[in-house]
Amino acid sequence: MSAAPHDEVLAAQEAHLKGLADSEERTIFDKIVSKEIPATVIYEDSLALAFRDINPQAKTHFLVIPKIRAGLTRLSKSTEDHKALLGHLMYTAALVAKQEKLDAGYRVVVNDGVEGCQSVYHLHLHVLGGQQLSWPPG
Ligand code: TR5
Repeated sequence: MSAAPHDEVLAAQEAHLKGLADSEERTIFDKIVSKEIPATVIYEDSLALAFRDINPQAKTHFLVIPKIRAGLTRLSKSTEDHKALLGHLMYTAALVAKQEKLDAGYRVVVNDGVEGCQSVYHLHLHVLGGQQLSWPPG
């Protein structure tokens, strides 16, 4: 595991200052979906992709993303039209957690906006597990 929590705060603040929250530009996750940038993909279907976080914050840490961002830069931008996709992403998190044998439990997190510590503006679910986690998060 690497990168201190403080680095994640700085990354979120930088993304905010760059205006990425409202940008139409393709994100790093779009490039992972299109395979322009490599990632360790552990699950894929027509709507969702799951891959290992490059900077894991737990023994097991993967991300679940919609393949097409479709306006979902962040959870707070979700609309009624996104309800089925949001359900699919949550179900996918559970499916892949099972595949990863996280039978003793895990945590699903969505960071929203600068104060939520979001640095990539393409909706993603963090799934963390494989060890005893503590609570509350900072
Ligand atoms: O802070 P938020 O919630 O936005 O989470 C973004 C997550 O994306 C962080 O946990 C990063 O470690 C993760 N991340 C960033 C990159 C990346 C990645 N995970 C897998 N592969 C990645 N690539 C290739 N490039 C990144 N910049």
